Order: sequence, then structure tokens, then C-alpha cells
Amino acid sequence: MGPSSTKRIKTLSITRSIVYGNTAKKLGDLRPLNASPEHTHTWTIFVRGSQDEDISYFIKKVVFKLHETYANPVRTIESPPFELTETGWGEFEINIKIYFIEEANEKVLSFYHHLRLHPYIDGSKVKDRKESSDEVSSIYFDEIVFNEPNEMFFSKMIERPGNLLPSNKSGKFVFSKQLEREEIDLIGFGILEVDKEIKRLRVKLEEKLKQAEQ
Ligand code: SLL
Repeated sequence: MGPSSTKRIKTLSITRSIVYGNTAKKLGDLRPLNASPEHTHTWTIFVRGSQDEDISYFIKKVVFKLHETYANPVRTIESPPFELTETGWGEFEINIKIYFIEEANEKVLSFYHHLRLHPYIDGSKVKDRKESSDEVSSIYFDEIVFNEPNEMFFSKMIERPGNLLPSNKSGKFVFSKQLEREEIDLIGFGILEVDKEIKRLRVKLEEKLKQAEQ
């Protein structure tokens, strides 16, 4: 590579949004032949473009590191779709490593996803509104930021648009502008409620202090 290809553009960042996580289903009568008898679920872990677009123009491979109870726990997916389907009985942390294309000259991006097999009862917000009742999912939206990309990588990246969030109303995507708006509204509502509660407690505290003075 010539010097210009590795030259970094100092004043710039370029972002790409991804969606990662897992879906899971209980194993019914139709068990895969290689599933051991103690396995209860089939699951799929994946890394995708936020609009399900091909992300292999900047991602070279994805490595999923499974729990050590699995044979060959380090699973490398060299081409899209970057996903892996397995069967098992337990939830665990999956280490996901995203390797970018050579030209990017970027470090490996390593993070964890908690493989979810069971529906949470009162846990945090889950993004499985549209899924059929017996499928569980735990899916996250994230944005990869490339700071000071090098020129060659940058020119490759700008050949494709990188939308942050699709604004579609069709409900085809798990993450959309609408959902973001709804979340912001919910947070606003929550803040109002907390403010009300603070006021109420303040009045109560003042009353108690007055009583104590008497
Ligand atoms: C748990 N800490 O106890 C977790 C570990 C391990 C999951 C979960 C079976 C793999 C295999 C499998 O599902 N391991 O035997 O092929 O819940």
C-alpha cells in the first residue's frame, strides 16, 4: 500500500449502524439430529446491517465465542450473513468480535451479548413486539464510529450510504425513527413523573421537619 492509502483524514468520523443479538425458540418434536437430549432451545446469534443491508463491504469476518460447554466454541463466520444457529440448554455471554476489511486498518471490535433463551417477566424493555409468542429475542442497535478513517477506507465507505435509522412506518425493521420518537416521549413522560414525586417528597419532608421543630 502506498503512503496515500494509509493516510488518515484527521477531521472526520464515519459511522455505520448495526443490529446484533439473538432469537431463540423452544425445541419441539422437530429436533435437529445433532442436538443432544438435554438441549431445550434452538437459537441464532447475528450481526446485521440496521436495514438488513449487506455489511460485508466493510466487515471481513465475525467471530462468535461460545460457552466452553460447546465443542469448538470459537466460531468464525467469514461471509454474510454473519450469523450462527445452535441448540443448547442455557443462557451465557457470547463474545462477538468484528474484524473490519484490511483497508480500514482498524482494531477488532470486541463486545458481549447475553444469549437470551427465556422471556423476561419484569425485566427491562424487550424488542420483541412483533415476534410470535413462542420466539424470544434480544436485539440491540448500535453505531460503529470510525474516527479519522484512512483515505482508502473512506472512499470505500462513501460508495454506500449509511443511514442511522430507517424512517419506515411498515414495521419491517425492529429499530426505526418512530421507535426512537416513542422512546424519547416515554423518557419525557418518565422525567415528569419523577419531578412530581420529588415535589411530593419535598413537601412531606418539610412537614416532618416542622413537626420535629415543635
Ligand atoms: C448456565 N452459566 O449454567 C450457564 C452456562 C451453558 C450453555 C450455560 C450446552 C452446550 C452443549 C449449553 O447450552 N451450554 O452441551 O453442547 O446456565
